[in-house]
Amino acid sequence: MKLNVITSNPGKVEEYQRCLEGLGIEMVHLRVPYDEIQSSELEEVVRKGMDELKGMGISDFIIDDSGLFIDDLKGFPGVWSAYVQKTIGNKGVLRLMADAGNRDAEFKCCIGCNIKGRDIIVTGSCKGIILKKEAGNGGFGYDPIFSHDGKRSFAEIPMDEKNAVSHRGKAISLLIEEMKSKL
Ligand code: ITT
Repeated sequence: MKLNVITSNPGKVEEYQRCLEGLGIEMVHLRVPYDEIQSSELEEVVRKGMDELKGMGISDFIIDDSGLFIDDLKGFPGVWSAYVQKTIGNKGVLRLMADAGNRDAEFKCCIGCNIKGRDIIVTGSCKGIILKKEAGNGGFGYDPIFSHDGKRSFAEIPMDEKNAVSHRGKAISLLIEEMKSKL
């Protein structure tokens, strides 16, 4: 079957392809603008987005809302992660962290999947640290400054290794379990 991955971010599409195509699901990248409401909860953003897309007559799709929550910055950029990445970027975040004693952070990913007339919503998270400088050329977004093992950034490890431990990879595993038990 086919599932539309509705996102402006090709990096997300590659991760979905790698994790789901082995299950015989063909991923199709669709760019359909929908409102990402301002909310303190990723899941609320996803639920509203799913309703809007279904209202447009779109079905069999995946959307995801993700964010990087940094302890020393009281959870910032969190639900503002896309705006912060576009404006001050990784270098700006590193500047904000210049004097931080605590570099702990957590990536979170909430996936909303509409499939065969059902909605499945799952969330995954991954704890790690913010590195002192950018490292690596892989991945996208905050990958060069986030490390799950305290040594290598997500931009320095192969995609399969990122998917095995990442917020999105864990959410996708939950999604696969739900698909197997509910469909
Ligand atoms: P869509 O909303 O169109 O899907 P986006 O890139 O804006 O794409 P999010 O709002 O979910 O996606 O992501 C918020 C920010 O976090 C954005 O700048 C992403 O690049 C970044 N991000 C999300 N997942 C990431 C990951 O696995 N690794 C690094 N950065 C990530």
